[in-house]
Amino acid sequence: MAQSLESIPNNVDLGSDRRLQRALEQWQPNFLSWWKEVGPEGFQAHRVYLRTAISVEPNGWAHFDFVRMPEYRWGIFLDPKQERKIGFGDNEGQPVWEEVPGEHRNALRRIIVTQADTEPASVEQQRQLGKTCPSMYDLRNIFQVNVEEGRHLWAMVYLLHRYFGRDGREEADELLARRSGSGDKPRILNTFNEPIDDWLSFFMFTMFTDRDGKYQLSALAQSGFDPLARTTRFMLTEEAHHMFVGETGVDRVVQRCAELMAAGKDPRKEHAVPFELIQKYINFWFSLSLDLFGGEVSSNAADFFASGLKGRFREDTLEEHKAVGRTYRMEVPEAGKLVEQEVPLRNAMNEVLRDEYVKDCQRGLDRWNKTLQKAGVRGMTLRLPHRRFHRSVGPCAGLFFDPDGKLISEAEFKAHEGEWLPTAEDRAFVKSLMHPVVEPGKMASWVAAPAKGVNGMPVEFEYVRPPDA
Ligand code: BYC
Repeated sequence: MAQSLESIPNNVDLGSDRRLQRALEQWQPNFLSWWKEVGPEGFQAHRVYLRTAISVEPNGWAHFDFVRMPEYRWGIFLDPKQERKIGFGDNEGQPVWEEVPGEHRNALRRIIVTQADTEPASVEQQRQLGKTCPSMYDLRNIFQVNVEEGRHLWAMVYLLHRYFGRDGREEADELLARRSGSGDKPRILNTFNEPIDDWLSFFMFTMFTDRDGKYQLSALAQSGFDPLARTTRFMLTEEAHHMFVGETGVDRVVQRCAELMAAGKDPRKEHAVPFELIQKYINFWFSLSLDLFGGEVSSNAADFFASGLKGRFREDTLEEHKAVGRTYRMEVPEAGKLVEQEVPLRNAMNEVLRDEYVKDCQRGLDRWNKTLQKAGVRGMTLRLPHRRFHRSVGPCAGLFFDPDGKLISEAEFKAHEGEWLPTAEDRAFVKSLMHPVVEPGKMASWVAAPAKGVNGMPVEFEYVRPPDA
């Protein structure tokens, strides 16, 4: 049975606002139809050992139990209200907004809709993966990620319904109408239209693309529009697990490859992912995810910052919050070469956020390289490509760079593309490894076992149970 509106866990006193209740009551069945149509295929009736957010208390915010996914209790939680002032931009020091300020209405709606759109998009992208899971542990994890992306959609739809009236309701409907990869109604950001049809891509996506989510949500967690700040803060709690799935997932692929190499075996022949393929997938997903930060120089980003809608990563820990009279130095291509440019800091806010993101990704790469070393592989390291490599957004779009960031000709790029990015053959090989492994505790040939199970349960726990079990 589907959840009724009364059963929506929330800390926003949902019961006291009739208008909002009516709006959500109309939206909810459409959400469930959407979930059944394009959510995880083939597992809707299975019982899955899932975490559900039930409060915002740091200890005890989540409850673990077996749930059929359509009956998951998608709740609405905002971090507790605090005395807050706008922390940056032209309105620094003013009280935060509890309602949408008229002059920022369009910009805020656009930010919230863009954020919201990524959540159902990712569920759509991953819907076929359950059928080829490398283990039952991983199967449970992907469903955890999927239901929580669903909850993040609820979080944004709550904001649209509660604060944006009729056009908010229309936007909420549109969020269920667009489809990842669709020709006529695609998702808003390009990365969310890329198919994810193998588990290496899924791990890369949760490592690199969900991490963009972390940085975007962190920037919105500073927002002067308090309901948005409080909502995104709580979303970050769940997001941490998604990145864990990605970072440890790739780490286990690296470990398996490294152990085989150290034993003098060829990973490819042992049905594992060879080192050079892991590197190509890193190159692809990292560069795609960099695009999600927007252009290097952006008047949108400057406006968002000036008006107090979107801050920097951990803005509250920085010393200065106006960012005026300061510049950011970057290299941009001009007339066939790279030139240094001083950009007003506010216009460089996308790049400032990207800097933090790149550092965080590098930390993940360092971990994977340690895994290689520990397994006894010498002289081989995984690396992030330069941030100019393979970009479709910003000044590097339409130009060609090698993974070191050197400007090259299109012909040179084409000549080496197959060494840098996954080819059709590579993708076919990775897909050929994808056979379902569902016996509890068993792992596919291409991935090492995780260090531990979920919520104190053993790795060999039966995390996903068939409908009649
Ligand atoms: N694709 O000024 P610019 C997550 C457009 S992930 C297509 O450079 P701006 C998650 C842009 O709209 C986080 N178009 O960029 C992860 C603009 O168009 P107009 C999602 C793009 O606006 C995994 C033009 O190019 N959250 O949560 O400063 C699983 C110039 O734009 C793209 C957010 O994104 C692109 N990649 O920054 C589940 C936060 N980039 O105006 C979930 C909300 C730019 O010329 N979004 N364009 O028609 C934002 O803050 C901003 O919209 C962006 C773009 C950072 C995305």
